[in-house]
Amino acid sequence: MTMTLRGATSAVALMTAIFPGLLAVPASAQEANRLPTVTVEGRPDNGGTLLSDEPLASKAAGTADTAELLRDLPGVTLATGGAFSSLPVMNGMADDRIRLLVDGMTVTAACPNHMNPPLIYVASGRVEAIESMAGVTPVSLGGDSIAGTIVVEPEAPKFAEPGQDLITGRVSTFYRSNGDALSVFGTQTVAKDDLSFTYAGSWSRTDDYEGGGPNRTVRATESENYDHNLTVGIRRGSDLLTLRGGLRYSPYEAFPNQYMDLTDNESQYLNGRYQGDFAWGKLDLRGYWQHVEHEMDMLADKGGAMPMNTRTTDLGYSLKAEIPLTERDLLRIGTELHSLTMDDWWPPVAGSMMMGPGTFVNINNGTRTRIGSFAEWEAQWTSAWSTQLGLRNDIVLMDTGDVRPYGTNMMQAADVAAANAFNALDRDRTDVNVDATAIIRFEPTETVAYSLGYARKTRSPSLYERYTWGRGDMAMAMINWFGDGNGYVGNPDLDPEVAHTLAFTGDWRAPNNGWRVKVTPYVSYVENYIDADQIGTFGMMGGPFVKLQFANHDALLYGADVSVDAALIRGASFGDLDISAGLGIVQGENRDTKDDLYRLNPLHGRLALSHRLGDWSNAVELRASAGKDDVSTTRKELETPGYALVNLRTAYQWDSIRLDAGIDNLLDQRWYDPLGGVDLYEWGTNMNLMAVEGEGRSFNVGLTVSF
Ligand SMILES: [Cu+2]
Repeated sequence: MTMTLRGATSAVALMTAIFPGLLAVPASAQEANRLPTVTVEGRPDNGGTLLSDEPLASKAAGTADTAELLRDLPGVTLATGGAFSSLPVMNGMADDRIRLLVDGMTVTAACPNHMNPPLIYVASGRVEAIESMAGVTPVSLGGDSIAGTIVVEPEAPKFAEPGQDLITGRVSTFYRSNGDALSVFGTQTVAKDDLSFTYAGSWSRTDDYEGGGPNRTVRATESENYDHNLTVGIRRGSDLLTLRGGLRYSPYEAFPNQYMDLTDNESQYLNGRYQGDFAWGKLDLRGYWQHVEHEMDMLADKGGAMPMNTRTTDLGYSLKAEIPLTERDLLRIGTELHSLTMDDWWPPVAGSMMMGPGTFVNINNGTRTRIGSFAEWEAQWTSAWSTQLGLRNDIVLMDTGDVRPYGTNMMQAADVAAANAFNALDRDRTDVNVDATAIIRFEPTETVAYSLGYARKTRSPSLYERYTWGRGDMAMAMINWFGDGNGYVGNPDLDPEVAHTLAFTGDWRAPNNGWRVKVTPYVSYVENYIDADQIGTFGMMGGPFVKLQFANHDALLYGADVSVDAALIRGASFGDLDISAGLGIVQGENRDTKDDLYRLNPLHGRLALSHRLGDWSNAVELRASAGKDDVSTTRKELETPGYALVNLRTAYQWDSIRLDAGIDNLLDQRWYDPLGGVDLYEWGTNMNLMAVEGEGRSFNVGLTVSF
């Protein structure tokens, strides 16, 4: 397997230089006819791992959910959302706690159920590189997050050799029998040596999927979406200008663990980036704009009517400079701005006493502006010892306008009182947040590396956490991005959460790369962790669900990730045989209430045996999880049983054609994702309280043609 290194960002390039193996990315323009062959994982605190040599393009073609590409990264698990909206969880911390940079953009979930998290805005087929840093993240890639950072880079512009033309592209399609899921992705580049145009587009749809065992359709799991993107690259010497724009549309996406479904999501974005090399160092400048119009209601499975609309604009820039001071020292400085404006309102339903006669104003011109700046110093003291020290400041300014309930009748009394109280408040908030990171790394030989890191990381509350205000049963049930069926109300008095994280990594490998073992234990103490307190129950809606208000508590999380890769057989007549395994465990507790934190994955692991003979590759994979019995009692979290799933895959690559086939959940096991939440279709229709069931067996086939 050959790897080429590419500086996806200047910061990444630097980390790559310091921690070899951190970033391994495929596909120079000359190799355009071959598929990208390496997926990427890395953490600066542990030197990173090359996780899988399964072609990223092949992996991407198999799913419309970009978050699925993260599933095998150490420390990362996924919380179920809709078909293409899973939420990544890092070291037990999810969603807004992760800094997700998609093409350098900070994008906000524009929905009180977080149906449109940032990863939906880059189709899986467009992803060229993913970098994941859990826990101890360099300040240059942090800010306003406590869990870690995930950097997703779409395909960089490709250029022709001098004096030549480059015309290259790729089309892939994938079919999954379960849910009749079909996806198509295509990209086409036309380039000279200094100018490049690329179009990339995708479409995917799926029906409701079947659970394992005797046929049972898991309702409210269908979806459809498509996107179009244009990229223009302009190269002058070592300067590169990349301009991108695109739009994405989803006409429907059902959510089994929400009362609502997505009924329309339209977005547009513009994004520009300049990368330049100067005598003093490197410069990386980015600017972006994204506008989202989101609508929710209930699709046919759930029935009913309750329109809810959200409109957001994200706008921002970042400026980073990388300055080699001496042979030993490197300085990285930067500044960035992210500005969010949000309106969230629920139109009246004709003839409804509860939902009328006026519009329910949930967030009225909410604003959240963050100005960040950082300095980071890397030093290579000896060939074995290196350090990284960083300091960062983020100022977060938030405000929102007056709100109003649907109306003023008796049924709306709780919301009327809450709106009056909210409108009387001074809602202007300013947080001044300080982050710091220190990493020390010791690499005595080529086959062993240790690193120890500490990070203080801060996240300010979101607009929904601070400013949602409704206290009526229905208004509260609409505020929930946890899939737990409860109702939530915001808290304007919330303080930012501050995590102190300590992580160690031991990384051992054989001199001939025949095996590699990595172990990363970590612990995080989070001051003012934004958890929730119970403030009531649902009288009318009944059920086990409760009313919760966001509240600061101290929390402790700790865990470990272990990964093992080994070459079992090399050069035999039947080919090469490799084994890889990963194991993760996390525990977390609210230190004030002694309750377990919500949505933590129990002990889980993956074991894969892969075979390769020339252009033919095969894998058998076992994914298993222990039962979940450490649950949050505050949130009435459901316990789930353990499971073990077997997946099979095979692929054959002819010159420019690749055929993929596989069977997921070979034994058609019935299983429940511990992070899947409550099946609210089952609850609403059959008063049956159960976790969302996972997918049963699926026969999959995919075809990719490069040209
Ligand atoms: Cu929504």
